[in-house]
Amino acid sequence: MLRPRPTATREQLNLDGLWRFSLDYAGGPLDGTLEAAVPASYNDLFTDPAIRDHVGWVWYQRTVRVPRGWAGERVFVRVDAATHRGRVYVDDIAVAEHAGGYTPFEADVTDLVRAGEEFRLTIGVNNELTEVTIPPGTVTMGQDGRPRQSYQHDFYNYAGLHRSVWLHSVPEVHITDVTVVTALDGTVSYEVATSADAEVRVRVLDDTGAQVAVGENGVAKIDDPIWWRPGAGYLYTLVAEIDGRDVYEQPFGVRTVEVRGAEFLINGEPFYFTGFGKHEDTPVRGKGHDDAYLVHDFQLMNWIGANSFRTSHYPYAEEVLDFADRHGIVVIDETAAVGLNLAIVSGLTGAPPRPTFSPETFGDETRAAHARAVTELIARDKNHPSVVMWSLANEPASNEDGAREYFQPLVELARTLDPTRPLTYSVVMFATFQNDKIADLFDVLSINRYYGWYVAAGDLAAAEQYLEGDLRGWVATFGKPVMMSEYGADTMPGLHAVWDTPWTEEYQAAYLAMNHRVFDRIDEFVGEHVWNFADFQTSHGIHRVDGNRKGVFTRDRRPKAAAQELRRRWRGLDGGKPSR
Ligand code: GCB
Repeated sequence: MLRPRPTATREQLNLDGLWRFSLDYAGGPLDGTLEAAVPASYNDLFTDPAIRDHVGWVWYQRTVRVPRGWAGERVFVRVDAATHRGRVYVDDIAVAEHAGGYTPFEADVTDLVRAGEEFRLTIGVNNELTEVTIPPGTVTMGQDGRPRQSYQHDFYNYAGLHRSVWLHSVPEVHITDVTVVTALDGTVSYEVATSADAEVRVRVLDDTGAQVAVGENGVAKIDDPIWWRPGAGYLYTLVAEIDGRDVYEQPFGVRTVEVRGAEFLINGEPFYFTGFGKHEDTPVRGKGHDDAYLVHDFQLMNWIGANSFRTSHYPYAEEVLDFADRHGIVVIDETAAVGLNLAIVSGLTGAPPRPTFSPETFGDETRAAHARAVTELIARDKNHPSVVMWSLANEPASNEDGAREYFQPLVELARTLDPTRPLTYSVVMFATFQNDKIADLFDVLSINRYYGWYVAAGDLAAAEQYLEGDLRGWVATFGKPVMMSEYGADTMPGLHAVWDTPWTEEYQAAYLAMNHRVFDRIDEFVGEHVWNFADFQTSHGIHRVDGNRKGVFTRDRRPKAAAQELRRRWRGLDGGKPSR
């Protein structure tokens, strides 16, 4: 889905700010005096627990005046993210409904609004996670008659309008989609879709705006192209034009991605990932996008020497990917399929886990939702040069029966939608190189392991042995590139010890150093993503103290001691830069 961009033929009105807010909507103006910020999660804005713990629909409303000059244009409302389900009303007419909390949707409202006049825009947002949503969860009715939400991931189920809302205009006949694929010699293959039969002209501009190529029959050729590289995000612009009627400008980079043997190649050169799994998570805003945190997080990643990150565990705001494109940061782009694993929840209850993949648990309907999530992710992010790999799921029960039947069609779908990017998934602890049923379907094996934390806590010598045996098993069994997509230890800033004591700053640093010793002994290793960039909020529970504390930075982005250690390694300050 095209990101709205202002061009000579397209305009947009940003609708962010304060909206009226209510738990109820019966048509017409919302009752009450509450106002909510957009973009933001609503959960932490208010003091009332009935709002924070609410399960179901909430409602946002504001009036919008359509710009005077838009007469004759088609007018769309675009919602960048309504987590997890959104419903849009113009006055009291329903115009769009969308499932999936981290991908955009829009409604053509041309026939319902008039240039220069106001209308009432109401957006319902539903936070329920069920067996057929991505991510999945369970809603049960409490004895007090209130619904309760549970789910298989630790991060808090923030909800609301997490990203911008727009009103935008396009001409009657317009460009509806652009796909760009590049080769290192400067060959740019493109496809442009239009709303009606129309001739499309294509030119390519460099970053000064000078024209460097003209398209013909789906191909444009840039002479001596400047490649998009990790650390140097050079961008060209593909300008697609319907003879004077519509213009769309699509940024892109000239770069290739390839898996060859046990190597991950960007522009034909081996690439070693350093960086983090992240979250969209900040105090008060929850999962609301924030440009200040965006800039600061990228500054910190640069400071520490991270060349990449994974959008764990859902697609991030498009602003984030645009920024990564411009600054040469490499991204592993993940769907919101986190928690397809019922073994994870049996925990303290003693109940034997139910099978994850079955008609009663995660079956055809879940997979259909997952397929939509894959489709929407690739449609949204296919033109970002920063995105080098799709991650189809985090920690699915890939060791259980039914996993292969569940994942094979999704892998085929992703390969059809995008034959150019490798595929991965993050492998849960219980899935071993001996019992995993899907690893051979994927290109890169991303391993999540917590030896020294959930296993062998406080015993880094044992942890080192377990880890090395485990990773070598994956390397030897599959002959594919292997990277560590999660390793980390919860750490309370300010807690210190001279021994290997979990939760101390010293322990986090020693834990990471232990992992790095192992990685450096394995030639086939292609990268390390620490869990997590920053501390983040989690759901209520006894396993977390005000959130997950595996951050190398605190939730307000102050470095823990391990940050300095990582910086020395990743910036090569000890001479030990992990690139091969
Ligand atoms: C994992 C999950 C991640 C959790 C992490 C943890 O394996 O993928 O979402 O936050 O472990 O800290 O337990």
